[in-house]
Amino acid sequence: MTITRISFAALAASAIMAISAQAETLRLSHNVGDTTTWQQGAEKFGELLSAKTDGAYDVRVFPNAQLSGGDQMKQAEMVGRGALDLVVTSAINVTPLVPEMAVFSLPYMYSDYAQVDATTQGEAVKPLEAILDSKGIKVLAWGENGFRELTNNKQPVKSPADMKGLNVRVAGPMYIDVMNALGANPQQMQWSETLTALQQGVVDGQENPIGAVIIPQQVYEMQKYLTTWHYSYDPLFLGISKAKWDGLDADTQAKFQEAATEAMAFQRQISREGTDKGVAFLKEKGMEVYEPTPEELVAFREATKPAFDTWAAKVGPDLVKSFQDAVASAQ
Ligand code: X2X
Repeated sequence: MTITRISFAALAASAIMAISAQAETLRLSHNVGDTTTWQQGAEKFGELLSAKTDGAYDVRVFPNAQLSGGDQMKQAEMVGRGALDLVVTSAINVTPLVPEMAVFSLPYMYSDYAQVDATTQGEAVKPLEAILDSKGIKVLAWGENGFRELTNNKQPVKSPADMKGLNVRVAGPMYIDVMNALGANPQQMQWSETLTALQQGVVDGQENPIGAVIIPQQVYEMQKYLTTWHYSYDPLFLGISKAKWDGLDADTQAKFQEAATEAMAFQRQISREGTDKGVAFLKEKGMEVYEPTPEELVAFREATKPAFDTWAAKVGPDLVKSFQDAVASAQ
């Protein structure tokens, strides 16, 4: 009788342990390959969250927009309606849902990281976070895709004139207008289809950040020329569905928040490190790199001004002004 009672108690204890050891697995979607800093940032979030919650939560990372049928622009909307728990994506991918998100990547909004951080790590992003919240997405932290640089297979690009007739793959609607302003032929395409399109010569070029995407996705294997024109900056954010967030108690929310803040700080750091070392690496790999002079950058800035104006109107003058003020304060 005693023995039975003891073994029942042991059984009950182990059952309780089994229940508490069973983690809730959250699904995180992102839209680039699993060799990128996006993936590393997402994995870091999962590790930190699991550690901070004593294993109550873990994160399964799905790259290449697999969970949205390869559609990188659809992820935000899916998180918004609770079909995905978490997303790491860049601002430009959210512009179909929230046009105001184009403010970051307006051509030549920023010229350095201090200016970037003055917005993404400060108050300027709060109105955007409020809009995303109203669409069902709680932004936990901002990361970095980075300054988007041009690669192509036709010729060195040193001036707007060199862009004439170049077939360039772009990610989103604003970049169509920017490329048109430069006289190029833009083609909007999913990132998941772009590497094949470059390989097969369907397009001549593309533009993406060096540390976060160009190097880890080995774009240098299929592109000869790189121009570091820094024409547009693209941040990442780590977002959680509001439905999920609102179901967490305050203590757990704080743990999610800490894990996200730390993971995106790490992701920004490794993206910047990869970019700093990147030009030398790309030259070693055989790319011909052109680094425009300040005067040449002014020429690109002037040529892209019509697209800036069109998209500044879509974003709204108050938001653009608040970003410009934050940028000015960083100087
Ligand atoms: O598609 C792109 O170019 C990428 C990976 O940078 C974005 O998600 C915007």
